[in-house]
Amino acid sequence: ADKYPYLKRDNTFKKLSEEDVTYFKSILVPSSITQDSEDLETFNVDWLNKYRGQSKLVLKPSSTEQVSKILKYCNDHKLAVVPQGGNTGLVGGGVPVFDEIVVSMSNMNTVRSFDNVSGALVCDAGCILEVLDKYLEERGYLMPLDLGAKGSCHIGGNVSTNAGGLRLLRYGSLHGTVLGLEVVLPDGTILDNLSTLRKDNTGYDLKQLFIGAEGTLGVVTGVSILAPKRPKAINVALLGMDTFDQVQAAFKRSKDELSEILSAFEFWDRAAIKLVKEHLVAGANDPLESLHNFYVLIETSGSNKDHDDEKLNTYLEGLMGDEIVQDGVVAQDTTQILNLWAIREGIPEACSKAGAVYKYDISMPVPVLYQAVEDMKARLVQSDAYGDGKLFTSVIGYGHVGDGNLHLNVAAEKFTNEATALIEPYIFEWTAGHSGSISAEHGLGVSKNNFLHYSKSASMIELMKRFKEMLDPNGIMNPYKYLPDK
Ligand code: FAD
Ligand code: 2HG
Ligand code: ZN
Repeated sequence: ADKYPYLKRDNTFKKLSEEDVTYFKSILVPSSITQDSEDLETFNVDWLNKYRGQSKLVLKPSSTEQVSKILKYCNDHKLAVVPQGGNTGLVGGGVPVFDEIVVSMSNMNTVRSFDNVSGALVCDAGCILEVLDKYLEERGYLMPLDLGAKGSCHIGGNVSTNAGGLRLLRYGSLHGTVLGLEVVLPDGTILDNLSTLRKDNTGYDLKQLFIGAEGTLGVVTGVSILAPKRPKAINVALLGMDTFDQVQAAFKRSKDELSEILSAFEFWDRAAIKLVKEHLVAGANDPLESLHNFYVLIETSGSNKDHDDEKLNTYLEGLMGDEIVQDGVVAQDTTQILNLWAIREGIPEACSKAGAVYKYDISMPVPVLYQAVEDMKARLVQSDAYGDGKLFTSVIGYGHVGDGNLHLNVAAEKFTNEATALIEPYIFEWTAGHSGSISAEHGLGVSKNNFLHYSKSASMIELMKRFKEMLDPNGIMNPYKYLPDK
């Protein structure tokens, strides 16, 4: 809360009392209640070590009924709540701002059912993404989303942030792959919509409202999601290029020539690879001989290895022949595939080791995607704020080219108001000026909520507030976040 001097605790919320704890003890076993200050620490601080709350109580329900009782009690007594999944969110949404009660979903981690014909998986919201993917792998299926945080993030957190990830260009967003949700509303009502149907046009599609709601409308307790068949053949290539124009040319061709087997098209820049090398990200070894300005990771997924190899080779030969690519490798086995992915997935970790990282997660038309990085760097250089001993040490660009989604990371010595003022609201104005979105996938949380107007009109924000007031009239769900408070 120190980082947000304009934020004051809303004193209409009740402060936690012994009586409240006694009630929670009557519905949860002792091991599902955390009050010890050392144990509370991990729930109060986010992955970036940027946002810190002072919650005195973490509750870990094991059933939807327990979540319902907790929320009903909190709503009746005006106790504020923050739902927490794997706590890998990057906008401070999953940790308390003041003394909100943390409802951790980690004890709700059971697969409820799997349909081997349709691929519909129904599970608790606290299942870890990677665990679900392993479960599906044994059955010949795959989770339709994948991200670097897979070892910790929960499917409920993914749904609540509408996480995009590394294969969105192939499998689409959670707004399409989620078939149904079970949600507990703030007053304790259980909204049971764990449908496994692909088609269902009966009434408003209420589940969509909770996808990307970041815990502000209720707690997601169950998820029904459509898993695709696991591809039999996977190829991964890493390419080194000189210019972002070449990255774009390669992307355009990939859609023509790899078309239905293309499953990822990711890029990063020279600053990113330098940090990955410097901070020795586990399992990530750059196989290319020299440093390049840009790197592209291409993945194909199909059902016939010979067919995919032939397509990929023809595509790569074309890129080499036309000098779109300076250097490249194709992974020869699973270990090499994992190594190439480890470079890409290790970039957020490498950036976080570079100091205090300001993260911007913006989408825009692909032709201007890298200009955001260049313009930001030029601005910091011009302000004499960039370089050794200066405020900022690195400006890094990477992301999901296939989705027009740039991750702009700006590494500073530390988080200061002076540093913040040099990048915000400049970057949001830049994004709005280029018809982009100020949050392509990480969401708003406490870090972007007051900039929402750069991406949404006043009438849309007004309607969002009305939905919030309707479902959460006491405002207990994840307060101080998501919607603008200024
Ligand atoms: P948390 O961080 O615990 O919570 C996130 C938000 O959801 C909070 O507002 C919280 O209140 C709410 N929430 C959590 N669970 C529930 C629930 N059951 N019901 C209601 N609300 C809930 N994001 C992407 O989109 N694409 C990426 O490629 C990507 N890569 C990442 C890589 C790394 C290394 C890291 C650290 C993060 C990455 N993220 C990415 C960001 C993050 O959004 C995702 O990791 C993930 O979706 C968050 O899930 P979580 O369980 O950790 O949620
Ligand atoms: C990714 O694509 C994630 O790696 C994280 O969305 C991006 O940390 C970031 O800025
Ligand atoms: Zn991302």
